[in-house]
Amino acid sequence: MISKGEELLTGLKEQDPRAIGRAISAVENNGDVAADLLAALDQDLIDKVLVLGITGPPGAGKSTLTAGMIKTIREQGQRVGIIAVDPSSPISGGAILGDRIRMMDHALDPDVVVRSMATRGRLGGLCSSAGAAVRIMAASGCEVIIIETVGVGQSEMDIVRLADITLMVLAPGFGDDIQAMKAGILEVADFLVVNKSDQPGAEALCMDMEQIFSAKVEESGITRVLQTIASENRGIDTLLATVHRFAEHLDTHGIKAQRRSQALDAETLDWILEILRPRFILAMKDNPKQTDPRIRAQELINTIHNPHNITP
Ligand SMILES: Nc1nc2c(ncn2[C@@H]2O[C@H](COP(=O)(O)OP(=O)(O)OP(=O)(O)O)[C@@H](O)[C@H]2O)c(=O)[nH]1
Ligand SMILES: [Mg+2]
Repeated sequence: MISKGEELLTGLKEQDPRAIGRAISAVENNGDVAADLLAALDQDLIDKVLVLGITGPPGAGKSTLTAGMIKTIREQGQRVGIIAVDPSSPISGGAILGDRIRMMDHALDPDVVVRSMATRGRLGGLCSSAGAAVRIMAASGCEVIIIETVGVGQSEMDIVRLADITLMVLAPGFGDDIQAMKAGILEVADFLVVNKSDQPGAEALCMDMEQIFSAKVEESGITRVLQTIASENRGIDTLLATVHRFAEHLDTHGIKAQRRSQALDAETLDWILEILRPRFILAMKDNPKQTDPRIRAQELINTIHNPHNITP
């Protein structure tokens, strides 16, 4: 008899959209199928895929830019996956619907694989299941995967760590956001995309960003500040070509492998927390001692490490 894992794996190889969706759900639910499936994914495809992270303040044009990138990537004949991270902040919660509608442009294209993931209500970090989603999409033949997030909060930083290359999208008129983000921008972003370049202030923003990025440019010789008008699909060809050149640079210098390895460590830690947390919640119920939490934590860790301690 064929196991459910094998069935899903066959579905992935055949690029069956339902199998991709079910495989990601299996991992999110942390079922038994997940482990079998994840162990059997095609590692060559996973190594080859290019994972792009897109972040930036609400309204800068991330979703519009993502849609434009999907269009261009498809025109170039590549299969593309999108992981849309649903905002965890209620303030920008209204954006999801708009994103979905924009994605509908590609709703009938079997080579555009879309998956939304919520940051809210997860126990461990988002890294764990998003990382698995990346690998599942890669194993289904996606050559480029875009992870779109909102803002620069902790869960977004986690996502950035999953990406090979991170693009920060800004737009003129985001002065306060940008001042607050300056240190963070340089830390997380490989590219700074000045979107809405049809708006006044775009040139000044570019110059400002070029100054911040000048050290990074010298490192690779590749421009790191690019202008787009996402709503008119302008600048996206150049952006993608530059990103691909940078990807080659990362690959030849072993930096992509290094970034992947760090991401795997982060994901592993996330899974450890995800797996252990329910066990500790249970253990706490059996151990309602009123000792200091720091001391109690160590006691519980000892108990879980060495369950024989429970009944001395
Ligand atoms: N003038 C102009 N407007 C743009 C451009 N790109 C996007 N927009 C508009 O800016 C608004 C916000 O764009 P989105 O793509 O939804 O921005 P976002 O960053 O995804 O926003 P959140 O999902 O809320 O974080 C929309 O009304 C877009 O049509 C551009 O290049 N020029
Ligand atoms: Mg959006």
